[in-house]
Amino acid sequence: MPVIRKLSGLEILDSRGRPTVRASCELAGGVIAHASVPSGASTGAAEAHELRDRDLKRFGGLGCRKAVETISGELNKALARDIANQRELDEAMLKLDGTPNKSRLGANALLAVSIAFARACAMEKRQPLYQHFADILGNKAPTLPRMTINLFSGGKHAGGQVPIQDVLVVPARAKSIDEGLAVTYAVYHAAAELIHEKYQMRLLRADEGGLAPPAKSAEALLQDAVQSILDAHLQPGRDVMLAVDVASSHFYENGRYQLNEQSLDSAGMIRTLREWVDRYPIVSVEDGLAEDDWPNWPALREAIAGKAIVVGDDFLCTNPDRIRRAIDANAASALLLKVNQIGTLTEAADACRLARSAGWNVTISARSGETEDDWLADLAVGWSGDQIKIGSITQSERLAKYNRLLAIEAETSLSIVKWPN
Ligand code: 2PG
Ligand code: MG
Repeated sequence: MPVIRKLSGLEILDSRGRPTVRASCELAGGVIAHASVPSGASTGAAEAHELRDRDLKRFGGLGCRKAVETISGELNKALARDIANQRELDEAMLKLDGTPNKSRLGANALLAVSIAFARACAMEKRQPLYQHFADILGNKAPTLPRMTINLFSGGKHAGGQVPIQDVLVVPARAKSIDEGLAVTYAVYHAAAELIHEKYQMRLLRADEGGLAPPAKSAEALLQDAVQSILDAHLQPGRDVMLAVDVASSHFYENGRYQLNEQSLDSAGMIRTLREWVDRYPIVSVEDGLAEDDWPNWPALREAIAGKAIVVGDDFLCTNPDRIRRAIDANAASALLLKVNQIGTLTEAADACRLARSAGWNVTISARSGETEDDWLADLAVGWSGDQIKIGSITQSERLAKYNRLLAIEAETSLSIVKWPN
């Protein structure tokens, strides 16, 4: 049984230069593991609470000193003992916190400890981290995920020049991670050239490394994506598919979707999404409707069934209660799983199992504020995520994860998920 000797926290900076939390977990056997947690910008209202210092004189209030002190203080005091397994650790932290959304201790503190402990256990067992994650979930057959890679950004990640948040490429026919990245490189650079010619835009990148052209509309971005695939001498709809993160909660006001010049009701928004799916090779639609537009999600699922998966991000917040409700209502067909939306590995594993029990697809996702830590790649493999969404193929906080996938691929004979079929 693992015995925690010491937990400690450190405030570090994320890819936006904002503070975030790193935890270290030392086991009595001598192993020391670290884990850093990411942070979102287009966050869902039902996410677990990220504890910030709110001292406006320091990092505009975003400091994480309190969360870090919680790890080195209260959590260390309570948890420096033998801990049977991940569930015991996570449940002990939930009990200590005592609030429904981790607002006392902070989900950022809890998750950093949760993952640092998992990594320490894997190291102690001399197991790759993905294998330990697979054991936590009870997954007997880890696989390599299909990548969905950010090409164009808009919304909150790019200053809102286009309302929707991401247009992603899916190297659908690639037989390996390695091949998928090479395909994406070709499309990305064709897109960079295209936007230079079309918008005279220099190579400026959004939060996740995506290109952020001042396109006239969301649909213009989709057209540019298809053109970039063609310019890379690839076939849209065969070699490369598209995914969209509409992130529509962020342009939804008083029951209307403000999509460029249009003000749409929910039925209008569903019609627009259906048109996009018909016109473009889109296989995944994330947050097509707003997080609190519950009554209309089943109609969205119905409208694009068989063509694209209906993914809930802000809508579900990796929260088992919300997922249960969405399963019962037939309101989605895929979970976007972000561990820090819920705050511990054990709860995220419960969310993953629940989604799977309904036959849903699972996308393991990074956040727009990331660190150089690469545990997300191991999580996607260990939990057999159908997709992984990390961001673009630039910027080291994204590449740490892609490079980890490459290393896992090289070291194992694991195969890549076939998707879409
Ligand atoms: C999303 C994520 C990642 P954020 O909406 O899917 O792209 O963004 O981390 O800002 O919530
Ligand atoms: Mg999203």
